[in-house]
Amino acid sequence: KRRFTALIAGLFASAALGFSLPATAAAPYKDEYKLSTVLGEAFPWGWGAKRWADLVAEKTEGRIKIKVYPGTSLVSGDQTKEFTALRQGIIDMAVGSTINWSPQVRELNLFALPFLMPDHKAIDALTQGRVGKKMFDLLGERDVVPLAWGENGFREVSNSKKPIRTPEDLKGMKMRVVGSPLFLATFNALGANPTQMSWADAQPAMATGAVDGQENPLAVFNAAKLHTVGQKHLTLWGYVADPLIFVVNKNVWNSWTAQDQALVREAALQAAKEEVARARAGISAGDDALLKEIEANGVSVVRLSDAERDAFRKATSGVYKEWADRVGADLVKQAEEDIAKR
Ligand code: X2X
Repeated sequence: KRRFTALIAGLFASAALGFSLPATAAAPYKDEYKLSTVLGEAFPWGWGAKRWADLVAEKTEGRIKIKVYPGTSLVSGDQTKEFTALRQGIIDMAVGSTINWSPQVRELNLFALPFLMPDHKAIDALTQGRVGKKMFDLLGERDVVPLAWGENGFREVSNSKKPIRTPEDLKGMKMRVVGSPLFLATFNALGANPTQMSWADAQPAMATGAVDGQENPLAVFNAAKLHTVGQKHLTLWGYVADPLIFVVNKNVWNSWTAQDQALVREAALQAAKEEVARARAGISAGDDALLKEIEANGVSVVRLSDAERDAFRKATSGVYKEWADRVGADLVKQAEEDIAKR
């Protein structure tokens, strides 16, 4: 019945658009679509995924039902396998971080080039401009349909040992990093002792002291209550930010009518816009409520001067150069130009 309803809806949509034939022949719809995320609803990321699912159910009048699977549970928590599972159709949809997909899509490493993006406007200049379009084209060639850019955010560094003000302070510190080689390179260049692990493994590792520190956006730090696993020192250095991408497996996408595709896209754009606003709330000069909350939990926050920040930039400039070549010199040049013009 659902299939029939979808087909009829498609015919009406096509007629409304002036086509003489249906734009797509609907394949059978699934009873439920599986949407993967790393973080759950307590975080902007998981909230955005749920919002997308709810908006799709509402807009398609129940023709498309989506269930959110946080903790990348569809790939047993191994977030670096999410993109491959998405391509293979083990996952139907995702709101995924550029970091977690960068092992498979090397251009996505752009966002993790240390100190490329100085502020939120710089992120927007990339995601909403020609660079973002290029990335969507590249993803489109890899069995997925990207629809909208969300945000995890600027990744600030924390630890259980001492305030970090200079690269020297990071010397020998055991740092949990995500499973992307660029992060290893950056922390090695800073003299730290980085180790890769999934988010699921990261929290126990902090609690037991197996690692001293980590890096994640403030919204993640706060919602995950990282102060309760010994993270007492936080440094605002804004060295990289990870955007999120709202995406659908291509076969799934092609099974939907043109009308439903348009509704899913519309829902993704709306959910993503709201999600970005949440990811940015309370962490800037005009609105620092979230930062205040973190400090009230007993975390000491180090705010770097421009000169202090520059010392970290210098220490990682070799990594930037090396990885700019891997990302693609042209793409990096475009990104630098668009950030300068923002
Ligand atoms: O694992 C992380 O640090 C997280 C949650 O930020 C990502 O998935 C990139």
